Amino acid sequence: MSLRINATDALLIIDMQADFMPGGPLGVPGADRLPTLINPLCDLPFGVIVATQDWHPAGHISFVGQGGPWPVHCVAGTPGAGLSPALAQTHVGVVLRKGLHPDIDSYSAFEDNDHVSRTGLDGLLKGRGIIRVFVVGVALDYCVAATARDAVRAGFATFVLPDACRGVRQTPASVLDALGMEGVSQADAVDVLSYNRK
Ligand code: VGL
Ligand code: ZN
Repeated sequence: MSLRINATDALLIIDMQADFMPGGPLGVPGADRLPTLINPLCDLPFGVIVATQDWHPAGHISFVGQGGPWPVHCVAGTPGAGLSPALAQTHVGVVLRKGLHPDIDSYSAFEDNDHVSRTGLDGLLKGRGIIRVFVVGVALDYCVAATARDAVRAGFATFVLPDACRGVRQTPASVLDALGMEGVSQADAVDVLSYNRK
């Protein structure tokens, strides 16, 4: 399969928000270096570029105070929920917010973790004739992995770009192996970039 990017390809930029950058409450090591790869990817002729935002109400079920696994992060409307200023937004066509329901977490950009409410991303991509999706951002082992899995299930040819992702708990190799078994392909962003410069 050719890595030549065209209008039937979508770039999904997952949760590149201030609270996930190093120094933030849920800082992901190395996440602040990702814009050096993600920004040039945004200059390629993708049919659509979607940036997601984790966007929780105060007192969200995923927060430690509510018995959840995570420190308070990405509270709707706070500066920490904003996209990283280092991310070039010129070519971002759609911003999609997830995790708004107080009692349900949402790792995937396609649906809540209860698999009931869907975000509409599937229909948006299909309505624009998208065939392949390329997933970058954070966290590789949570929101990137869940989004890539759901993209395969929704019928898209799905690529995770490992060098344009950073994770929090699991090793990248274990995450990528598991995703590979579910039909997710890998391509490094540096290779996608160099291929499309030819
Ligand atoms: C995420 C933990 C909690 C993510 C979001 O973006 O991967 N991780 N909320
Ligand atoms: Zn969250």
